[in-house]
Amino acid sequence: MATTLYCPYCYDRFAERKIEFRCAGRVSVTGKVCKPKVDRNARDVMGDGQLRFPAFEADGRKLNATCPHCDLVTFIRLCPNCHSALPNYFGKVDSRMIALIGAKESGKTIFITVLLHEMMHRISRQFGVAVLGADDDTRLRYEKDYESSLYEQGSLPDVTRSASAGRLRQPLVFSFAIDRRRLGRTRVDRSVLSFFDTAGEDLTHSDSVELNTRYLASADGIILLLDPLQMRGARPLVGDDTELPVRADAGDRPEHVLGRVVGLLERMSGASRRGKIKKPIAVAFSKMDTLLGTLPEDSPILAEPPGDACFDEADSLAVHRHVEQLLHKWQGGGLSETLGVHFEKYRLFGLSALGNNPVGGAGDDGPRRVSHHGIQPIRVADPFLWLMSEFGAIPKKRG
Ligand SMILES: Nc1nc2c(ncn2[C@@H]2O[C@H](COP(=O)(O)OP(=O)(O)OP(=O)(O)O)[C@@H](O)[C@H]2O)c(=O)[nH]1
Ligand SMILES: [Mg+2]
Ligand SMILES: [Zn+2]
Ligand SMILES: [Zn+2]
Repeated sequence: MATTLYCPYCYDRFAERKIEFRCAGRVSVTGKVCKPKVDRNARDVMGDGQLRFPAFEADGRKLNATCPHCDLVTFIRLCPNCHSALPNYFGKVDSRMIALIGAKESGKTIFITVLLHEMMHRISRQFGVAVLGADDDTRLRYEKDYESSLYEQGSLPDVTRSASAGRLRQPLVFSFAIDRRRLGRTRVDRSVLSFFDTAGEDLTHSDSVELNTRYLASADGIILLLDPLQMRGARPLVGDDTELPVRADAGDRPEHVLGRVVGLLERMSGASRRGKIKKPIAVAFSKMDTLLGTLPEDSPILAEPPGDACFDEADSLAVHRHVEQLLHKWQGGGLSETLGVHFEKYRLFGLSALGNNPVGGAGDDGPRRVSHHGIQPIRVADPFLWLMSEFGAIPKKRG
């Protein structure tokens, strides 16, 4: 059976046998040696002009191939479109793409930074999984551009630049390995996870729609981040210490953002129009720390999430129903109906990546920063864990 794969770097679709190889560039016994040069695919698709050893075609179903120029065996496998080196065992292991989307300033960059930090530390201990950047570039970029600026310098990210404004931004690609014995199976199960930090404006600008469509088409699951502070009924509820974001243009308000995502997904799946959308969607309300004071004492959002090595369905459903009620209060009742009509599987979440309001800004010196209480996330991993449990990648405890 021919397997169709999606590149975790450029989201292009290809058959496994089309995977290409890159010469490892050593000197062979025959004395032949390949020279590095600019790789046209890497340059044109990813804007990567570095010198690389030559790429060549061979049977992509194999894990290695012999370079036709220097006769040396190489294990470096490439996406046929962008020529990014594919993670180990790509095509042989499950690869799960999770698309993260949301309007401008809904908190996507902070969410992804804190989620990955939690995954590499707390979640990996809780679930007995190993989470690692799949390539050097991801590891360096995550540490430098995301983790250390938020966690060490306490600075909030700048607006994420639109993908159409320059070269295609590289997604963050991670490998997630779980000891399958925990799932009653015998081997280690690896997944490749690809997160793409979209710019909010990519959802509204038509230039970026093509990229977004490819991104959504390749996704096995979607996390849609919505900002409760853009909901009419929620804005008057926040305390004085919260600097309300400017009310978004109509097109960037949660109900419209969901509508646009539904539109993209329906157009993509063209043929199966009459059915509901099959991709699971986690709809998460960010910045919940700003609304904690308005929640009842027994709110499941405030409860410590269970610490077992499995996804707790009862706990998650309690949060889901609670958010559904909150939506009525926030005057966003229609959201949950829209989800029910269009999606086979959806779940609501309430979370906070920072856990505390940022401080400073307006009047104070310098830009707004992470609060001196530090980063204390609330249920930030729930949507990701739900999707992973839906994929069968982590065990689920039924309620
Ligand atoms: N109180 C609170 N504010 C948050 C939280 N997460 C994000 N914010 C606020 O929202 C702003 C935007 O967050 P980003 O993560 O940059 O949002 P984004 O969705 O990546 O924005 P674009 O890149 O412009 O699309 C931050 O500067 C914070 O002021 C949170 O967990 N709690
Ligand atoms: Mg951003
Ligand atoms: Zn690619
Ligand atoms: Zn060679």
